[in-house]
Amino acid sequence: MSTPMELFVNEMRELFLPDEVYVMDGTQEEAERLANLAEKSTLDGRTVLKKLNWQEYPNSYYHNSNPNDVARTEHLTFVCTPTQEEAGPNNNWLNPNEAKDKMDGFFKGAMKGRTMYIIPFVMGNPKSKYAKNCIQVTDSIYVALSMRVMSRVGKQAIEKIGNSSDFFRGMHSIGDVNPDRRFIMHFPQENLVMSFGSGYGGNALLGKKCYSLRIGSYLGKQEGWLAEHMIIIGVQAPDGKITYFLGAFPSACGKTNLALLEPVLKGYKVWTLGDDIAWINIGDDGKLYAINPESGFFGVAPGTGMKTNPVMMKTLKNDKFPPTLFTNTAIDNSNNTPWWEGVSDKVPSDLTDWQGGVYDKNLGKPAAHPNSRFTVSVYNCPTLSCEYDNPRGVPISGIIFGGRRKDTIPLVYEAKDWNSGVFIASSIGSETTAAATGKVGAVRRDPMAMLPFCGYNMGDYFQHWLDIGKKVKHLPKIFMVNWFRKNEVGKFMWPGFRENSRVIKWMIDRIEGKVDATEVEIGLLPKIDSLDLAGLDIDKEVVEKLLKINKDDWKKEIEMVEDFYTKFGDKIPKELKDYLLELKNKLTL
Ligand code: SAT
Ligand code: MN
Repeated sequence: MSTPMELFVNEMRELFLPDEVYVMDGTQEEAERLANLAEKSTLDGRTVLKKLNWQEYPNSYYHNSNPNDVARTEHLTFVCTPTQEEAGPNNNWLNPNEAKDKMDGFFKGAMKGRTMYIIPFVMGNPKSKYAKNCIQVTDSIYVALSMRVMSRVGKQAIEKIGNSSDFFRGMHSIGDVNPDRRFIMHFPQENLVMSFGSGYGGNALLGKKCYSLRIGSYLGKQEGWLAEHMIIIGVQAPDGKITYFLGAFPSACGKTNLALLEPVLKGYKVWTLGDDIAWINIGDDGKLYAINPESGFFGVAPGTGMKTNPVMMKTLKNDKFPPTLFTNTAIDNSNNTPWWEGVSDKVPSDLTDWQGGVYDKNLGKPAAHPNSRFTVSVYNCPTLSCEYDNPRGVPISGIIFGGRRKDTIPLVYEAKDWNSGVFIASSIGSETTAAATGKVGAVRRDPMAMLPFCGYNMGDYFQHWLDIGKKVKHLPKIFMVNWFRKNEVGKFMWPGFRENSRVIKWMIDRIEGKVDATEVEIGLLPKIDSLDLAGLDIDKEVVEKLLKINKDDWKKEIEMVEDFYTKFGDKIPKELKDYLLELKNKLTL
């Protein structure tokens, strides 16, 4: 009798009709072998991997993609549930049968002349009861190698699955990289994702956003946990005590920099556990515990440099766990290193741009694609927490939400309780930057920074957050931050980056009950004297402004949130509607 796993692999073989089938074992020897093979392979007329300078960046390779395949494609991403209501207005929806028919058409025989890589992997430490077992098939070596960095690939996944049918199934073929034949379809009820036509991270590394967030959030709702788009950090105080935080931010808010922060405050240290995804469970002791299901960083290269994120630069130069991949950056031909805007002040004179052309800086275009990426193992990170592999996860004392706002939102405030924290998170707004398409500076709502990643109706998701709050005995405190407030002449008022550790210190003091706060309509604000501003060149009036609530701004804010809520109709939980009304009344008094 075949096991469900064997049946799945056979089904895949019959559907995709590959010339060869290869089962990955996750060893380093295998990674080297596949990288060598990728150096000799072409896709789309491009060599899949090129070796970079290993003196500068050990074990690193370069990959560039079709210019039409450089980012997630939300308009081609679907949640396929029996009813549209289950997927909610936050997702594109297709009937599961219709979606499967469509994908079958693309998948049939798509791997003829290619090798099918079977990737058995575990999201989370295989020893953790919170870990999940998965199998992805793909015909892209780049995807296979990336998966080795981003997840725990190897035999342990096969052993853990054994005879069980309880594992995630990921079906991926890069096809002919044609945007007209590109879809990412999620089937939460079947623990299944089908993806065709893209090799890009979030579209193709199915353990990442597809499984760990979209399918994960659905599983979390069923099983009583949370799959969140959050960093995990441990902040060590001078007395040695470590306080664990989660943090969720829409894109372009400095999330990765916070995950690898070097605090400016003496005696403080940030230990990194995750830069993108957290799975949060209720522990036996009634606390929330978080694990990072991933084992790598898939980070944006532009803007990463020794000034903005020295820890990441060091991570990229470590070689404990190979390989490190650079995708769609430029190449400095003088020494065969990857180059991107922000890695050095000076633009090298002999650059190949991300599409393989000679770079001419006079054309005013960037040499690296704005969404060019590095893929690197967490084990290369010098600030990796020693608790990273703890199967139990780390106990969470604080959850930080944030957004990029030139006005309205103060530098930091604390939610009065869990439910008001859920309200704050459900109404996060952030201004769009040049990194996203559309109007620059428009405020977009992105609840919990999960809008593109929640695999079911977001109204039900808010309810799930409220329900979790009822079950947890020791609830973490919830904070909202805004590092981006501007003054009358459009200048940032807060220095940001390493100075943000001052705000985190205040949070720790609040968690430990060491400082009082001022209660205002929206929550609890720091008393100016309880912020540690020693050594920072900032006027007291500026700090006062940073912590000011302008009622007129807030009335407008509430209207915008009300408007956003109407999208979800009856699905918005009563607690949140009541809270919104209460806040509105307080602000109009
Ligand atoms: O590949 S990811 O989806 O994680 C990165 C992105 O947001 O595009
Ligand atoms: Mn992300």
